[in-house]
Amino acid sequence: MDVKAQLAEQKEIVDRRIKELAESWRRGGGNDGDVISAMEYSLIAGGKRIRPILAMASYRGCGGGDERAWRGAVALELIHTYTLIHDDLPSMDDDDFRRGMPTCHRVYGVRTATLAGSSMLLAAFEELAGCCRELELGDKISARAMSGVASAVGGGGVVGGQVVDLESEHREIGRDTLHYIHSHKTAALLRVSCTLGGILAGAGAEKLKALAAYGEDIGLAFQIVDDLLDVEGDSAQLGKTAGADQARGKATFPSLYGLEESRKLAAAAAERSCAVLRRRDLDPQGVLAALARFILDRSC
Ligand code: GRG
Repeated sequence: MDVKAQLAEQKEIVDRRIKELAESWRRGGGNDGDVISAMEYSLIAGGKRIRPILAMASYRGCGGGDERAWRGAVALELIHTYTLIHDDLPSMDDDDFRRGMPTCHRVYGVRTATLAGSSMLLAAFEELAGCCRELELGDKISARAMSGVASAVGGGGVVGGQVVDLESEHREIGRDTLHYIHSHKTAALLRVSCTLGGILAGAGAEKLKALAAYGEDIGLAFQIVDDLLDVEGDSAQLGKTAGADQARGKATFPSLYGLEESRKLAAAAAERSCAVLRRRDLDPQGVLAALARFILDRSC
């Protein structure tokens, strides 16, 4: 099977597992109002499922072979979707469309969307803990997996990037601040997706370092392409409003580097990411390299 078909097959696995998870939440009962429906709405609205696929490719690259690791990988999609729901709220970016559909709060209201996001974050850690238990990883590795993910999404990671991003709206910022925002807001979750795969497979420090470097560089490429698509892309294909960065007065790679230089920076980051994998022989099937290419060439 070629790599593209493998990626499509893996996206289907994530979609299927998410549906099963939503069914299990429903079976849990309780008076949740519309919270589970809102969680399910945002989770099955679509999405490329890059983070769990990255985690599994990294897991396999480090010698992991147990399909139950998908449970931990899917936890990353829950965290990612949680950040999207909260990012779209009126108090943050106030967006109307996400993944080609009205945003969660437009359908379910701000209160339910806020609770759906919070509930999804907790569900993610429940899934990750369940995965560590099923894989019988032991306390030390399980704690490393859980705290690695928690610190990547907390104040020293995604939340920190979001804070600086919001503070920087309609202000002139330099390239250092732009890199800080994206290394934390976007790259941190992509980076920990890769290292989590390594941790679940029991990888040592050198391999984890290489996976982190790969994740950082594809995170940079990912964000530059995101900024380019905001300028050059089409709302229908993107599934969200194009041109939103400029409307919101956000500094972006095209606004600080220009279009041509931004494209070169993205290509160089993707190339660097693959070089680090080759040096450590972490991608025998070429899946991580294909993901770097996919991130660079994507149109949505
Ligand atoms: C506590 C973790 C946490 C978050 C709260 C709201 C917030 C703070 C942070 C926002 C983080 C954010 C939305 C970053 C943007 C990352 C990004 C480029 C998302 C788009 O990812 P894709 O293209 O989306 O992978 P799909 O829809 O394909 O999954």
